[in-house]
Amino acid sequence: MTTERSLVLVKPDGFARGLTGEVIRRIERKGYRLVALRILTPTREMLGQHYAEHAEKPFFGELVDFMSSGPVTAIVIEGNQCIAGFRSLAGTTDPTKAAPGTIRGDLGRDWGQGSTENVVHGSDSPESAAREMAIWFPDL
Ligand code: D4T
Repeated sequence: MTTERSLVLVKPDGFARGLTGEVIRRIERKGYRLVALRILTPTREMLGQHYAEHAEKPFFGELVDFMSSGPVTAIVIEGNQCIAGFRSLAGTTDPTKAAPGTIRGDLGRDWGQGSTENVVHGSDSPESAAREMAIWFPDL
């Protein structure tokens, strides 16, 4: 048994398009439990921490501009192997290539910035999940 928690974000594109409910529906239908949820517009400082591993990447500035452009829904989910399970629900990073049936494949597309607007984020490891939950839910 590997009960885990993962940090999920419905990014500003998903939030603005009213897709939070659809993302939550898929998470719950899969069988994961919601532990915490908040709506906020992240600061550039929070995003610098969240995306620290990408700080040197050419897309970093565009990514922080986009992620700080409006509200996001931050969610902590729980369930056995939910980290890998949510990434499977989300689909691959590039929404153009993400498989139909996945969140990014069904709900995402290239809106002019490639992979930047890809609807959701999900933690990629237990270490990332712990680090990210401390950023988005410091009181949890
Ligand atoms: P997240 O972390 O948001 O779940 O996305 P992934 O795990 O699927 O993808 P990632 O870490 O490689 O990228 C993080 C974040 O950067 C955006 N991005 C990515 C971008 O704006 N341009 C790019 O070329 C790439 C590769 C999208 C997700």
